[in-house]
Amino acid sequence: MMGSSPWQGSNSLSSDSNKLKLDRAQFEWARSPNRARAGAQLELPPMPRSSPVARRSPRSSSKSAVRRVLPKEMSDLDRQIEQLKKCEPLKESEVKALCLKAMEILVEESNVQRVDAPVTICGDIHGQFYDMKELFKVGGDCPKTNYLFLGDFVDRGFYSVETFLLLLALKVRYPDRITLIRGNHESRQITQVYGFYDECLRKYGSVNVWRYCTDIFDYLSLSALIENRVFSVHGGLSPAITTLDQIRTIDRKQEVPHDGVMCDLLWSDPEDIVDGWGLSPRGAGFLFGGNVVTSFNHSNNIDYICRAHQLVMEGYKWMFNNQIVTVWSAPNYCYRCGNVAAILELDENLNKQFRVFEAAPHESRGVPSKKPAPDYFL
Ligand SMILES: [Mn+2]
Repeated sequence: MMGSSPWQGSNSLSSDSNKLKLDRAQFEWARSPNRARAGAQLELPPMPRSSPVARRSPRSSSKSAVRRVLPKEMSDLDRQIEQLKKCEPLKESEVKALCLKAMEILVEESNVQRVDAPVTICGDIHGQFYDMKELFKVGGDCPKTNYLFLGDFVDRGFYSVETFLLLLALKVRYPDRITLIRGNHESRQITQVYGFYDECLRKYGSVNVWRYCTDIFDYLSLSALIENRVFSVHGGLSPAITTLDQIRTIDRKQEVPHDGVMCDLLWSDPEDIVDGWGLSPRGAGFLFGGNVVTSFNHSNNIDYICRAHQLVMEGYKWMFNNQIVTVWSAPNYCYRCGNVAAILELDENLNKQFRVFEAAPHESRGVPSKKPAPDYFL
């Protein structure tokens, strides 16, 4: 763990402090209550005025034809996506521009983001870039396939930077075709312990890219609701809520708190032996039993909950009489667990099809061979 908090204060970095102040200023605007006005000063496109809560997914609403990406930016983005698909990271200035663009899109999304079927749901990726390429081989490319990723894009694997930036670039390029929600690793504090911070520092020589990315993490939605029938979240439920409307009222634009509803959604786990609520061995979130899930699904008129967050050797696992399913999308997790991975395809009628896949062949997996594994692999 770092001795100090590198995200606090804008003066802890670097050779180029004036440039950095400008960078910080451009990011701070989106945090300010006057961000529409601040955005106008930066000559960003105007914010759509629809309420994030009430807003229907733009894919099904022609009214939402807010122009977000200019043709020139589109071709830049297409080039960046091709580059990222080769696992080549973007320049720092490109990351900054991409993050600013992503912020405009994500700030409009609800804490319970509406998603239309068909959609393919993916669990934890954890920086295993070459295995995510296997995922896209099995599931199809975005935007031909619509995707919902349940968070934990970063940490543990060797390519958190390229993994997250590729997903973010796809989000900016095809905002209605890919939904990214926040996992417990999309956090300043956690990424300093489990690899993403070190990776950014190693690949860019400064922590600017880590700052840009972790600022974007604060904007990621907390959950998704597919056709009003399938509730999707990274971790699970919270004893402090019974309805989806309670999730909609959270001000999510902050670091993941250590407790409370937002923390629980990202940290909790279903547990067979628990009836009701139990303490989580993770030290954050709760364990919740089958009766909790039954009650939540009934109250909110949903068919089942789809979540990630826990390694399952078979790639997916139903619990509590098919009321909740875990989807895990990092095969051979941490390059040593020997598990298979899965994604869940829902067709337009919400029929379910799990696709199970294995890790990329070792020779194409790009595991750096020279360096000893950092101790968070041990
Ligand atoms: Mn997790």
